[in-house]
Amino acid sequence: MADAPQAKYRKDYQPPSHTITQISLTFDLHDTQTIVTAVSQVKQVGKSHTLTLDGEGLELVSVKVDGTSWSEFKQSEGQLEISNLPAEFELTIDTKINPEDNTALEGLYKSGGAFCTQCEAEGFRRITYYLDRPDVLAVFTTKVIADKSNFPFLLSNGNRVESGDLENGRHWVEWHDPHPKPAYLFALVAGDFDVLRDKYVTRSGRNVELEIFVDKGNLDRANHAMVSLINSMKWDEERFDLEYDLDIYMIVAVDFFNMGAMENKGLNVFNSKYVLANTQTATDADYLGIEAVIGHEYFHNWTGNRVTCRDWFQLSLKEGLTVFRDQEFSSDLGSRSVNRINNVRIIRGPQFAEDASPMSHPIRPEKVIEMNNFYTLTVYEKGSEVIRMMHTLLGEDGFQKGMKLYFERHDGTAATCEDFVAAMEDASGVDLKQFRLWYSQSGTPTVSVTTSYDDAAKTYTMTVVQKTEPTLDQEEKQALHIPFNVELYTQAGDVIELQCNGEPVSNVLDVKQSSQSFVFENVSSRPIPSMLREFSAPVVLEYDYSDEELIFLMSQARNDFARWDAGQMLLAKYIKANVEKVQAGGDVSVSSEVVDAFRGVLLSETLEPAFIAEMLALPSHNEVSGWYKQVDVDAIAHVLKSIKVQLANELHDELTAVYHSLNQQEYSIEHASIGKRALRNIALSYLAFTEQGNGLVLSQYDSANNMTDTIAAMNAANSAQLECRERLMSDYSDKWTHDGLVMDKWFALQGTNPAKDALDKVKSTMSHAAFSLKNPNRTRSLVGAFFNMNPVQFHSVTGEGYQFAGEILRELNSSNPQVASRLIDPLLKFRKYDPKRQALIKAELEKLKAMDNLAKDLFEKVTKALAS
Ligand code: B3K
Ligand code: ZN
Repeated sequence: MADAPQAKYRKDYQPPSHTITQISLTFDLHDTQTIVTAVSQVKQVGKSHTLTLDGEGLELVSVKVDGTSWSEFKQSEGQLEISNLPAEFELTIDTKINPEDNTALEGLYKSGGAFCTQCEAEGFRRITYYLDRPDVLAVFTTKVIADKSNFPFLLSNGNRVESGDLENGRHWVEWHDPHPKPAYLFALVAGDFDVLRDKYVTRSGRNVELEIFVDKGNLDRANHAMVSLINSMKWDEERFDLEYDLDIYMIVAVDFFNMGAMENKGLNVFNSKYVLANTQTATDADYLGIEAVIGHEYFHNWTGNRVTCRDWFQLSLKEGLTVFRDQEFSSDLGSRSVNRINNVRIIRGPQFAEDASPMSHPIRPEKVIEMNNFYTLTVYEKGSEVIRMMHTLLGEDGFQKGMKLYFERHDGTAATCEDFVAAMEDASGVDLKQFRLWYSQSGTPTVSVTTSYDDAAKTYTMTVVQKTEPTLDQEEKQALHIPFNVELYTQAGDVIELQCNGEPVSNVLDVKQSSQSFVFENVSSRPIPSMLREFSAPVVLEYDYSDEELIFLMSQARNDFARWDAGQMLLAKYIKANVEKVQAGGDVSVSSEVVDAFRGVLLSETLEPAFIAEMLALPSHNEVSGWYKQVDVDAIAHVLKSIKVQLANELHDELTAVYHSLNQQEYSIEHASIGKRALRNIALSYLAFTEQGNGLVLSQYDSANNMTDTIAAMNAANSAQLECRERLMSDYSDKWTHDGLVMDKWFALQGTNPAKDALDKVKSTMSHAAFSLKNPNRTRSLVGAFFNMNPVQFHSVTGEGYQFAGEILRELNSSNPQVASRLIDPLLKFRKYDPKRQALIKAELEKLKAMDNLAKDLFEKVTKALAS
């Protein structure tokens, strides 16, 4: 490659030399030649009379200062340096861009027939030369001009102020956003859509027009998004006392989008996956995903837009906090325990894996080459856990006081993570000095607990030792402030009140040292401890539980999460023991007590079906792989499948009874119905591995009246490799070939196909009429699923999976580096495999590294991995 891309460091932050208070943009939209005119009011704030603007892939047409042509500028790689400037001036820049050729989907591009933009993190510089940094906040006015018949809707941020017709069938609309914002929140959309309209009246009486724009013909799929939006607006008023602040809120669904959605002020642009749903096209999981993402983007209006980030190293300031808010929203509207379980699965699976990978970074990274690489599970999900820990330490009241103070201090400005913690601390009086380390320290801490009971003194001592292993980015680790939520039970299942030094103490212990003992008094007999309740910190818990204790907690713990977690720990014990057995040539088996414990869960009349379904779900191959330094892909797959088969056979009668008892005639998206379907379908996923599997799956597929049940049948046929699989797959593809979004579920099944010839099938599927490597959703569904969720076939020792990955990555490196950079993740952890696989993966990474046009995105990851 030419020049190695340079890293930026958090410690090097400098305030901008100039600020831009207002910008007026005009877009003359044409597919290959769009002219952008940017008129900015610029003020010098530092000493320099030179203004250095960011710009990528732009054709500069002209530069004017205060209306006269200016020649004192220099263009270089990614920059425009304008010199000898007055202290205050109007800067006019004309640039030409080519939206049609923009396959990277960053800046202004075409999605299907529509123009749309994606500017976060640094996409605005692909539209015009600008101070493309989040601490420059300007008031935007945007005029959009385009052909009227092809683009009847011309949208941008804020409120619509004027419109008119032009010659040649063109028209224009002007928008004004009164809230100063950084360029990354700018958006423009032009196209022809169907619009779902509604209204919302805020608590203080402001009328807000709600508009959801979807491709023509998709109006019947926009309803759930609208309901979710209204629920979000209401929830933010009730729980966080936050109201919407413009007269209009628009959401546009597009098919070509690199991520889930984008919170542009007043004009969210969404991946159609997170908008479109009806009972025939979307699963329950899709419905819940839409609710969460609509909520997430809406909540950004305050946490992200009103208070934004000073620099991109602070990304978790808005993302961790907004994920926390969307998780709370989903939990308040649905099942709190099920939501918590699913969030914890993400942390324990892919987030812990990221923490242990060459990409390991703190939630507030110190060093970045390509910012798009840091929209990670660590910044988002672990970031949310860090917010959640503060919530645990401060309580809801203290936390809300902290939020109030945060907005009082920082509304309308660009802030830092430190500003947020300081507001929390100042508002509550809780000392968060040591807690701040969570922002700067990467890696996953392990908390190892030992206990002892003193019968004579009636004391129970819990010794907690914390340790964080070095990570590639950071050798030295310090002790963190870990809120450690515990509860003690008597053998009879009663809760023991916690007392230390003669005083009652809170369930949340402040673990702050590398080793710390807690002595609980007045404990009349050896108790059973429930620890890390609610997953009170993103750590690995180590404690030598007996089977009996875990089985006790599965049925007796007072809270659902603790019960689920005990079940997971029990499964983990058996999975680990069986992996060892298999490696030594033995067979897989699970004790009858364990089977009985799961039988008890299955037959419980008090637990919610949705929760029982979670209890019965085995940890994923990826999560189990994370437990090992060296991963034995085949042994893990064999053990997981064998445990499934054993449970299926031994619980056959109960599973069958549950399966039939939960049949629902009518489909509804109520939480109770979702729960019943979840339990029924997990029962089916087990029964698929028994003799009656093929018949049951087939009849469910044939009688399903909703997508959840259809996909559950197909999933079961796929993972148990049932005879009916081919029939189902071809029936579905015949029915849905015209609809890429619905076909994504089918592509994912091809990707996760456990059959030996899966790779050949994946390759031939790439010529399916509905597939295109240009579309990120299609690519992630087929190729991404194969790389990430088909461990046995992807990691085949032939190396063919890796070679295929290499080919795909080389192609995407040129067309869409952001998508390539997501897909490469499973290859980065190559050190976790045996020497043969390591060598094969490494060869692919080396080939990528040798490319002369390697994008920054892949460069950053490949070089880190090879250095590991
Ligand atoms: N803020 C956007 C993500 C932008 C990703 C840029 N590569 C969506 C969100 O987190 O809400
Ligand atoms: Zn976000």
